[in-house]
Amino acid sequence: MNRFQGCLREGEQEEKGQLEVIRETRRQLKEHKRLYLATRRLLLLGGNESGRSTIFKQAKILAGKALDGKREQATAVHNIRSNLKADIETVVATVKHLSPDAGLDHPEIQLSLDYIVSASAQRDFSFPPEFYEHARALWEDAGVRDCCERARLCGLMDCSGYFLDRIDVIKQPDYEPSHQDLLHCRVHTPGVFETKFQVDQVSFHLFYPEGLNYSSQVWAEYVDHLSAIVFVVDSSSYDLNFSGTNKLQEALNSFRSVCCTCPSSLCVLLFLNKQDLLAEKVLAGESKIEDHFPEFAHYTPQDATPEPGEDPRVTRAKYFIRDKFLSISRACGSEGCRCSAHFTCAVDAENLRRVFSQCANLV
Ligand SMILES: Nc1nc2c(ncn2[C@@H]2O[C@H](COP(=O)(O)OP(=O)(O)OP(=O)(O)O)[C@@H](O)[C@H]2O)c(=O)[nH]1
Ligand SMILES: [Mg+2]
Repeated sequence: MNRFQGCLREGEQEEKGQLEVIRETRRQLKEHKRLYLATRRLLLLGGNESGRSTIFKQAKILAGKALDGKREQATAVHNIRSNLKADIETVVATVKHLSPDAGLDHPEIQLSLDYIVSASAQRDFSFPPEFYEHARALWEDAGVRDCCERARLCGLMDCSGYFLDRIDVIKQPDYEPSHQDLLHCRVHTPGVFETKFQVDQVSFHLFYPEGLNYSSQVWAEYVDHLSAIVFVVDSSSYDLNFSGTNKLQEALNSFRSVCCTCPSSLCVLLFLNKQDLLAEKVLAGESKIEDHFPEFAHYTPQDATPEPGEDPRVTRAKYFIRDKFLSISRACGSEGCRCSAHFTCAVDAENLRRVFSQCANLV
């Protein structure tokens, strides 16, 4: 082979190599496109305290990324202890408000109340052992517990007591948060967060603009790339007020604006969240839905499918709330988007996995 032929052969091989690269790139692009089109892209919207962060954390757990590394773990431990401190401060404020004389007959309770009040004023609190002792003494006191329970059932105290029940675990120097601890931890870090996860071999990509609620400007930015909007509602908030407006009514108003302005190509997945708290409130009977939504007095569900063993009062309450939202989406007519409603409990991993599995076929 002469030099000229050698150069020709080299050129051919180079061309062949380039063709190979182009073929491989095409194959990869095709695969990316297939995965992109098969992925359900969801935007998480909802009102304050509706449960969006909890749903996002469940998605991270489903992705196998509950905590990414030691630094995230240390931050989570600090946040959980700060949540515990905020919770016991709420307890103290509630006791002082509802039973101002609570500690007078119990000097040791008074001591613990005073300790927590002084701790609440401290910045960069170091969580000394006595903090946990005082917090536990208060939380175990029957009078304090009774006062908190009354306040909670009347909607005056929004603190579940989850961390207070786990003081002895959380105080350990080598404490490692469980999935449930992470789910119950409340933190506010503004920004858009995203996570990818799979349920029943269907891929989801979830976006959560933390710190923003229903504002239409938010989702308008994403709309071309979305498969659905997940609209989260605190179903137990029928008796709560936020800035002078009933919280559930505010959610209904925002739902109307989302449903009537989002394109019909989009699906709205309505997550009627906090079903456990709704059931608890309805069964306690202290706070009645008809006192806030008078039409409830004449409501009978038409197509209810109760959960096994569910109390009929709970079925009626949850379907009443569902129907209020669905009548809004129907009123938007063909201009609006499709809507599908789901009863959720964001702190229950199995419930959410099941709901995402149902959603996979809808979007
Ligand atoms: N029992 C119960 N608690 C829930 C449920 N969903 C959320 N929570 C609790 O409700 C509180 C608020 O939940 P988040 O997930 O922080 O709500 P959010 O919508 O992100 O709220 P903000 O971002 O603070 O406006 C937390 O203490 C959660 O643990 C639920 O279904 N059941
Ligand atoms: Mg949040």
